[in-house]
Amino acid sequence: MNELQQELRAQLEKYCKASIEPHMEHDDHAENFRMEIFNELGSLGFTGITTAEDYGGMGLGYQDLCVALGEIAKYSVSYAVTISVSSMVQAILNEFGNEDQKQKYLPALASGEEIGAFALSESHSGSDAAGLKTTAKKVEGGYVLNGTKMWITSGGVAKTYIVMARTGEEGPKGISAFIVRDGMDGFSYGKKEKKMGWKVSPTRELVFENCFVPAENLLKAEGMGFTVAMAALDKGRITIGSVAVGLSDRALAESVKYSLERKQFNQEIFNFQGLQFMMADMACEVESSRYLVKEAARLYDEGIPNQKLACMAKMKATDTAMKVTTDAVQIFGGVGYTSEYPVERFMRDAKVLQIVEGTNQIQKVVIARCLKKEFSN
Ligand code: COS
Repeated sequence: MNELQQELRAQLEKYCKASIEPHMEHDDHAENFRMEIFNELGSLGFTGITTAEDYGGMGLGYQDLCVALGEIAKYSVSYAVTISVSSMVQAILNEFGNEDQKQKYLPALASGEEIGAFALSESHSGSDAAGLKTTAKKVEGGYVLNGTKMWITSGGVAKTYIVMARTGEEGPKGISAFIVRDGMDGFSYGKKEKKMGWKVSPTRELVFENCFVPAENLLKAEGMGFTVAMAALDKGRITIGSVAVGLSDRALAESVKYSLERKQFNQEIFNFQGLQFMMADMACEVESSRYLVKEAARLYDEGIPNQKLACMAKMKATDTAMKVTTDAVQIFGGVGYTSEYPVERFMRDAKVLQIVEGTNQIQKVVIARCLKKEFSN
């Protein structure tokens, strides 16, 4: 970690310990998202880390963003993920938006005044994202959207949504991406999901019923929507990996500390080699995940194509988080399964990391496709 990253990490540690950790148990039960926490993280600069300073961001790289998200995830995966997705929306606007769109939407997102959300999935098209059915019919001055988006992170609390909808033929080439704002006529929110984890982060359906979106809100050009989504996920998958590393770090730390306090058979349970081996394996997996995520982020920062490594980082780090948080519950034993300690929450929060932004099976599909390309040339 360089000096700047150490500074960012220390600043976040201080903020999260004082302002996030004390609420987590209550808010997890109450499924309560606090906009003021997101706003405060914004005032500290953490909601626009990779956005250029001209648009109100910090103008830093993905390696820096990963360090920050990892630190927040130690205290709350929900807030880390909210920032991860909102940063992905900023990356989309930055890469595919025109100057007017950037000036109009980036500053509020970068400053943390507003949250951004990404709407690709539908009830029948999750992994097969190109099968989406929401339509955007061209009319005078814009498009009329009809359809329903599912499982949208920050649905209902976000103000700017990047929505993928069909403007043309079946399949990936007929999809376009639109900027849709909260409050537009014909845009409403459907059911809020009841989830196993990520309880503080709202996940909601988006419903479009003859929603008129002005032509100026089309990103890039008609037919570019699938490319916009896939290019965004190449980055989003790295940041989800960093969230998983932060969560694993915390679960491991809690496990070691507890095993040094808890006594059975007249000694600290840490002394039992069975547990020592378990924690050594956990530490080893967490470190390998960290290096993979860091390398994927470095390649991205240096402009080197990195799709294969982004998928590897996401898969490895999230599988590790699932394993490490499950082992943490095991080390805590009976109390680990209760809400007296946070490890049960860590385990619940880990599961969906293996599913979002492409299931880990989809990551393998993409990795295999990259290998095919690499070795057929
Ligand atoms: N960057 C830029 N453009 C890309 C791209 C990328 N990483 N990947 C694909 N595209 C574009 C290309 O234009 C491609 O056309 P060419 O092959 O002619 O260049 C086009 O998209 C179609 O790509 P592909 O043929 O790979 O599409 P598939 O329907 O086979 O889909 C997978 C591929 C399975 C990889 C994709 O559907 C996927 O990632 N699914 C998971 C979705 C997901 O992560 N959902 C989570 C939502 S957020 S919680």
